[in-house]
Amino acid sequence: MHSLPRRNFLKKFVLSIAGIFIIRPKLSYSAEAAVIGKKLRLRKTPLVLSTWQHGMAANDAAYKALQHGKSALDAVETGVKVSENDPNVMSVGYGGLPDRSGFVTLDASIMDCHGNAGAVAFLQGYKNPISIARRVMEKTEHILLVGQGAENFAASEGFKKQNLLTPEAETKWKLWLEKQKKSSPKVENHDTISMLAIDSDGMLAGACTTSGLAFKMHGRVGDSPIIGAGLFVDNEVGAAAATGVGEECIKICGSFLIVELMRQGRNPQDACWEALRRVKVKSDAPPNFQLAFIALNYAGEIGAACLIPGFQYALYYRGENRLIDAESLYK
Ligand code: SD4
Repeated sequence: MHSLPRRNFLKKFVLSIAGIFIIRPKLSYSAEAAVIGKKLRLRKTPLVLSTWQHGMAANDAAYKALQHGKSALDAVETGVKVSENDPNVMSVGYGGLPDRSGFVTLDASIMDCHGNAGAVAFLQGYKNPISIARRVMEKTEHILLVGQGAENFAASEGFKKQNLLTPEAETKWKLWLEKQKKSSPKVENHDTISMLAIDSDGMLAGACTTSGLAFKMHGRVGDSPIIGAGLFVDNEVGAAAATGVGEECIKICGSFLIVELMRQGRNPQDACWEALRRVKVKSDAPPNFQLAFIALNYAGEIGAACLIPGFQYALYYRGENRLIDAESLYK
């Protein structure tokens, strides 16, 4: 009388053991990363990765914030503000080089671990666009505010308007104008700060802020405030961010592409290489512009690569902040 239920029980038992040992489906990459990520989370290992040499000082501030228990979102905002506030960093925030009409116009974007995003573009007179981008994310139903609208919003949020054109930046601009009369010198000023972080809860966030290409056309906006181009964060997979000539990055949806490649199984380094291979270059010779990416996955693996030599990134991990030369696709 009891044999049927017992047989069913035995059958279920055998099947579930087989399920565990034999027919366990292979985890998708993102699920695997999440498992490793959970271990990382237990180990509480914050990490900060950012672009260029001025990323070192920015990393310092961000890592300190993480050590004090702040979220990755707080850390990236705190970190990149160091570059925004530094007049010697002439590619970001206060002291950034102006456009060809003499106006300093700023772009920035930020993303949190929930996939929320905020951005501002063509913003003038406010030195911390990253904080305004964060307010757009947190206080509005929108993602991107530009120009006068972004400035009105910043004022309504209590941000102080100020002149961002430093005498040094103005001198460089006037020099450029002079040279323009004789020839068209190529100026590549592309030291945008992009920063990615993992906090001690294993959560990701990213920020990207810039004054854009030096002496760009008035009204030009690059990749930095475009979600998926200059920055993309997906907490389940990883995050990526860009620096360099924004037009080239926008054309390949660079940061989104890298995160999607990681979702499909690439590690962050391979994903950076693949994105750079998608950049359209006119010949086999090295291109005459730079584009570079940083990336990390949920497990805390990192990647960084650039098109042509010269890009450096700053990595703060396990108490050590290091400036590293990235490898380039073209030598
Ligand atoms: C842009 N990507 O506006 C920015 C430029 C830059 O490092 O400085 N990047 O195209």
